[in-house]
Amino acid sequence: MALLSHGEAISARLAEEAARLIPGGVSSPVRAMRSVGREHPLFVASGEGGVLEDVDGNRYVDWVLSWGPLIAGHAHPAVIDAVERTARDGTTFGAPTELEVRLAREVCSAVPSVEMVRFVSSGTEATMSAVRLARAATGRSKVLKFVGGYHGHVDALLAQAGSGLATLSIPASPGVPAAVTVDTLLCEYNDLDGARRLAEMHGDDLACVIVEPVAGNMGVVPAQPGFLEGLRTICNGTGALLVLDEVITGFRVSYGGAQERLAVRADLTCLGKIVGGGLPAAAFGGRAEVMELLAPQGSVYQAGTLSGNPLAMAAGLATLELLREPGAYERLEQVGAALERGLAAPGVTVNRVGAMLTAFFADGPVRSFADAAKSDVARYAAFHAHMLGRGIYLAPSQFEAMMPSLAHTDEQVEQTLAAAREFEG
Ligand code: KE4
Repeated sequence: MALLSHGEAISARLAEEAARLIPGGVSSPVRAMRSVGREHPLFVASGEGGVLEDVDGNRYVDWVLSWGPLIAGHAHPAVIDAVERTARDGTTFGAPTELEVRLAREVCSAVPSVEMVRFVSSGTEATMSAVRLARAATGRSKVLKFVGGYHGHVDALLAQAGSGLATLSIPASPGVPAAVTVDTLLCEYNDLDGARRLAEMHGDDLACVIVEPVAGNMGVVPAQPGFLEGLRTICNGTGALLVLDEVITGFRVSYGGAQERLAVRADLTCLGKIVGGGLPAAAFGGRAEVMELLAPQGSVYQAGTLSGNPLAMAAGLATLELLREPGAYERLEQVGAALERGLAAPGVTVNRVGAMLTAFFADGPVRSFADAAKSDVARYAAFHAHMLGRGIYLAPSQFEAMMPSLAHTDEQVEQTLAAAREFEG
């Protein structure tokens, strides 16, 4: 294990106490860094731009960036100023504010299929609400999702294949009743024929198809040509709604999200991460006649104490403003492409769409979860430790994405690629 220059004593001490107070010592499982064989995570003290500093004083080029929200980098002055300024007037009111209207206006003008939007506090809430809304709008129960697709820890979407993909799902986690996943259909990502077969079997009761238009939770797996268009056709033919989960891709792969970049029309879109600018906010939106079914206008219940939180709205607005600056997406493409070129190597397959990419320790191609699962995760773990020891902070799992930002410099890209070139694992 490459040693960190300042050691890990404080992280280790905090991890020991955290483990007694918080399950696994973390507030979200992947942060425990168990997938890369570490005994404890590194506790973070601060971030600035593309750099993260841990509590022992070790500094890293950060390619996780809190799993995607920080497309302008850590603690961007414009975002911090907006949050500080807003906080001085109060932090939450449980009442509507102008900031929500401004961010709603921006989201509706940016994302092609979104005519109305509702803010929530996490991506999980966004997808959970979108599925409920789709079921209400269609009067149907079945939901089709894809193996390797992650849409937050919604009971109905924590489903895994039963005896075979064509059968109904079984729960993927204890605590999820079988009765909840019995309406969840599963298909391999990019398997349009499989999706068509399931639509033929269950189309009359299919409420929605929920899909990441660029998968980011099995590592980055782009939709193959025709896949998303095929799902659009299935939804048109069955009357199911197409729900695009753009929690990662929204504002990342294009200002209008993957649906703008790939020209596919969603009926409902889920957003998160970037839309909150690093504070807890997410959203779901879509066609007005569907969104108007939501309480209090309609009867589909959905609510949240901190939904539309002013601080998160201010952070989101400031972040989207930075993304509207000329050259922003050209820069994101430039950083992503440089990493893609530099990380490709024998036995390493790099998948990328814009500013999201994954280096799979696999021969490739990687076009589904089954392909991704062939990756040499032990070699990825060794790579992760090697890079950490050289001041490069990568996702502690082979099945996540690197998240380039406007803050990453050419020097940080080169530092990353130089460290990768030294890896012989
Ligand atoms: P949250 O509830 O974590 O805000 O969002 C859930 C979610 C929904 N949809 C997609 C496509 C997502 O990627 C996510 C959450 N992403 C993970 C990392 N890939 C969050 C990291 C974590 O779980 O700690």
